Amino acid sequence: MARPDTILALDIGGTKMLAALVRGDTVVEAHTMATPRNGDPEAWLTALFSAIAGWKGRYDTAGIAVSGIIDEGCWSPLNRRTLDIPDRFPLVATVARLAGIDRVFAANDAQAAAWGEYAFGAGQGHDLVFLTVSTGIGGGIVVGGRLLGGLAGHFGQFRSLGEEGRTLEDRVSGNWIAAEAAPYLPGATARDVFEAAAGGEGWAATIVNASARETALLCGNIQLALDPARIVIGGGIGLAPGYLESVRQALAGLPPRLTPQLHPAALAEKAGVVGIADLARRQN
Ligand code: BMX
Repeated sequence: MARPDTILALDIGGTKMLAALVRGDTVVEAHTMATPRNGDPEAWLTALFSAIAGWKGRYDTAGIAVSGIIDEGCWSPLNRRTLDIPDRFPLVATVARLAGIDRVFAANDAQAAAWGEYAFGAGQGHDLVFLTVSTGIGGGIVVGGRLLGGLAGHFGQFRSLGEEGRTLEDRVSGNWIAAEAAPYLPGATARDVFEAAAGGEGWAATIVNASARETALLCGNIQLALDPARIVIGGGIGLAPGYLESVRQALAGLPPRLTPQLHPAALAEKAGVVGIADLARRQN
């Protein structure tokens, strides 16, 4: 018999898929697998539900947080370099069928994580902007105790003149860091670059610092646009050793009133599943 407080939460990003049974801010069970680089979301979700088949009967509500945008229950990418899926995939209907339940709620992954940090993490109930630096750059905005939806928080999609076709995240995120490292360390992942920087490799420190400076510029502009009490930083890059400190150093020259107050995501990589579980619970 399903416990009403147990929610199935999925967090599908450009690099990994996390499935969890969540109660409040506690992850009771978890299963992680790499996000396939080919195929389609139907195949990915079928594989994921096959892996968690043993959880059937333990939940009757599901929350799905995804990299991309959700409109009327359908999932579309904004940047195919971050996650290449077809437009308007019927996410909610597919999960309802695979899970055998009818209470399914979907939202953008960074917006869900923003809610998780607001309700249970570094936000401490204060309005905030959440910024994930990961495969892409995502964000979420909680203002007046309300999570903004739709495109709100999609900072990684910002564009600049002279960068035709490329978005901000194409010059900052994990994908960019790995691509910049290729001439020095072929096949390197972003994690390899951080390890090389920690090991004293100058080329790696230069790449990490270039990313951190762009993130700092973005945080300063977010502060001017929304003046949040705090900017909570998450994501595999955002929480990588030394990255947040590099961002803070890049902000050092700003006047105090314009300087963003940066906090690491307290829920770390579970922010998305905790946030989407609470959002799904509140829908029903
Ligand atoms: C992209 C966009 C956002 C997402 C962000 C972080 C796509 C597929 N995704 O800006 O919706 O929140 O990346 O995505 O267009 P992640 O995969 O790094 O979590």
